[in-house]
Amino acid sequence: MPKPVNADITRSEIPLSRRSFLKTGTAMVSGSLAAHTLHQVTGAEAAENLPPNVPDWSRPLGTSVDDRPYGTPSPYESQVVRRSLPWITATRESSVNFTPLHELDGIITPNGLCFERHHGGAPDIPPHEHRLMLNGLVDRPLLFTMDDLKRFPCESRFYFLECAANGGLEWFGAQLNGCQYTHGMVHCVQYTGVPLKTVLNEAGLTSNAKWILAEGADSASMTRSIPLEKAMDDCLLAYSMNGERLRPEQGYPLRLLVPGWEGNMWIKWLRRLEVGDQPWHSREETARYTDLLENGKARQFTWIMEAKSVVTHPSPEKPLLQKGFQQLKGLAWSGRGKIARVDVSFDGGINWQPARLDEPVLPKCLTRFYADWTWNGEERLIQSRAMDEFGYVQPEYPDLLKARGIHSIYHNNGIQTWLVNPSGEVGNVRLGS
Ligand SMILES: Nc1nc2c(c(=O)[nH]1)N[C@H]1C(S)=C(S)[C@@H](COP(=O)(O)O)O[C@H]1N2
Ligand SMILES: [Mo]
Repeated sequence: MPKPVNADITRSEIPLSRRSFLKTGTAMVSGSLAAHTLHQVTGAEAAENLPPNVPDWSRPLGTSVDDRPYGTPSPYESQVVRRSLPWITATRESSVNFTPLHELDGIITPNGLCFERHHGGAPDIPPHEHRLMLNGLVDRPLLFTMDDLKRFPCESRFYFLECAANGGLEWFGAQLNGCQYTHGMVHCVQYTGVPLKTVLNEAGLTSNAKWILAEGADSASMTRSIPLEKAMDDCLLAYSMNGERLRPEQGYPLRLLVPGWEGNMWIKWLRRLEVGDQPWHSREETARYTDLLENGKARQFTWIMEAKSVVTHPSPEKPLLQKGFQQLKGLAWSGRGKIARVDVSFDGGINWQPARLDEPVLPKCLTRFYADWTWNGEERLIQSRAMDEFGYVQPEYPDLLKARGIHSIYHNNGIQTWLVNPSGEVGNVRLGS
């Protein structure tokens, strides 16, 4: 097997703050193991709750139907939460937290677990005072209330959203010991809203219209330029996610969806659309969200999130607890369309076998995959490699670094490697670079 470079080995090269995270990361992993043993420890004390006895919770009446007007998960699932890294940004308002991918099944992210990325905190907007303004190269500038927008014909669609910076810290080597942190800037929900083209057509575009500026109502006033072709294709003005209204942190009451494209363009708290004939070159498409190459030049407008995948079980947070049959679980996605195939390797990329794709497989949406395997306590290097319907194959790190250099942050879709140790613990490692 190729020789792995463990995340821990890079400790000396990374700043103190990251080092302290690695410690927390390790603590967290053993914490999840402890949670598992808890059940066994208390098992002895609670023997009278085991079959054939009638357990405590089956004797009294349960809680009433009035006790939970808005339901929350079982208290036994309290570890299933978004997590953040305090050192990752200068302030807590302009920061990020991560989706606990390793705790989720299927392809839908529950609303309360969708990672958050804000540049100026999440505003609290009363919907009756919110307006969407549409101006610029249009026949009729328009101002919409939320009720106006909800009168248009609507659609519901499933999409993933991935921050372009997902995995950014992993660019030059294995850094963070947890798939929540290495891959958790992605979520996938079913949105409901009005196609952007419907609203643009309502205003009427002038013949020189080429670009749309989308602007947020947060204190960061996030602005991004979107080419008209994309705006008229599959962009959606969404007011609902997973059947209920958007959560405040996801852009309540209105957010723009730019399916398959980097999360930064999905303007939350959307308050204005301006139609223009050229891009605006805002901060978020010049100083940020551009990719610095080896020759000192930067790529701009790298919108599409290319095919990517990650094994969520096993992973650093999901060690192997028993030998024998194992169900490998993972997620794959492509901003171009559907996932056509996912291969998995147990020997660091020497041999590959096709994974089983779970239904549904939808375009620009997370796809769940599984593989059946057996572990007898040996060391394993586990990888997954996604391919989309256009034949694009997720790259290995040496190829990615060759093409993009070592200074990049955004658009890291390299193949992730997990090292399974004989103890069953799992670490984040980097092969061959
Ligand atoms: N108005 C506004 N929209 C925004 C942002 C923001 O800070 N303000 N952050 C962007 C970034 S960088 C990302 S990755 C996504 C994150 O969406 P989420 O918080 O729903 O995960 O929202 C985008 N839209
Ligand atoms: Mo982002």
